[in-house]
Amino acid sequence: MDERKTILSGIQPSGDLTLGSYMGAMKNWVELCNDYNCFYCIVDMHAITVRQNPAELRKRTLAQLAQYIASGLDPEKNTIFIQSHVSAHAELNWVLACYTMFGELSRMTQFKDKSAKNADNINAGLFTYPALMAADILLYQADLVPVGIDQKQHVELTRDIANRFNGVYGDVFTVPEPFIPKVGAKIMSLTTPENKMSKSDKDPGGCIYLMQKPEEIMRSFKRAVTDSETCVKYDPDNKKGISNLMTIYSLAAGKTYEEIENEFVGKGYGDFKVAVGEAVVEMLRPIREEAERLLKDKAYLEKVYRDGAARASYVANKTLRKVYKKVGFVQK
Ligand code: AQP
Repeated sequence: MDERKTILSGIQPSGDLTLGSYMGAMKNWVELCNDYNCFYCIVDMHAITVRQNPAELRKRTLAQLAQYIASGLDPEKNTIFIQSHVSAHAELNWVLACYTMFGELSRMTQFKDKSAKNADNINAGLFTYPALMAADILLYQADLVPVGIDQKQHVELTRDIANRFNGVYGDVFTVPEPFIPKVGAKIMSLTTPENKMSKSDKDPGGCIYLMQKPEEIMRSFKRAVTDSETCVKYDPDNKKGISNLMTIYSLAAGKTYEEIENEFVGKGYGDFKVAVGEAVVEMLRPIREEAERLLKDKAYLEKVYRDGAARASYVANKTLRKVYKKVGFVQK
């Protein structure tokens, strides 16, 4: 039996993967498979809480799979799958929705943000999204959920749902902990550094996409918003743009904030932005090239997601059977 702790995380294919998705999530996933039993999914069912073009969603889902692998996630060492391929997610979602309170869902920041952004489509799925996310996590009895700070509230709700269910039926679910990286927990938009860099941002200049060409990446960094001073100093309260660029540089070049401040003493923001851009271009180059190669090998990608779904379904169905029995459903 596998004695390692279990990890589950996922990203919705609601837009092309960004530097935020990479630095806040994927980059941190890669090392974990040596110490943990890891499940990583592409949460396409979450993506349709906002209207998607079907052909683009399908294409982006496969592109995301290729980018997961190209970022270093080895399908032999991690279970990588597409959420809609494991029907237990939808089934447990319903059960958990009956153990999730209206008041709890109403307090979710993401619901408030997304309903403000999609005022013409405030659907029930957008509201009950956290119950599906709880199902994603609890099906695999995950101990840890690596997420950016923005998703912490959802993991906390998952804990409340798990504890509520366990309180009634005994120890059915492992109660998960959020697992938040120290640096890179929140990468901000390059044009509006008070906002998170988001896949579905309508301003593409604010985002760096993993598959973007070097010249486009450099252009976005050169246009990044800074401030009216001239010193490169980490001060996230007063110098949001510069501090965000420093976080990105720190992760891309492996330098501390202090080293970065010293490197740019007496130099202008122009030099700094070019250095950040170049570090990001070099970090992303091998990922883009490998993802492009993988995308040409449809048979391989198909094998990865089929194998992943089979492995994930085995674990998920075990939990689902237990839940169905506990709540009183007659065995099939
Ligand atoms: N800018 C970010 N900084 C740090 N972490 C981030 N994550 C996303 N953006 C950043 C982390 O990536 C994981 C997957 O999140 P998701 O794509 O499923 O949902 P999201 O957080 O809603 O991401 P987006 O890009 O903002 O998508 P849209 O635009 O569709 O809402 C999570 O661990 C998240 O913390």
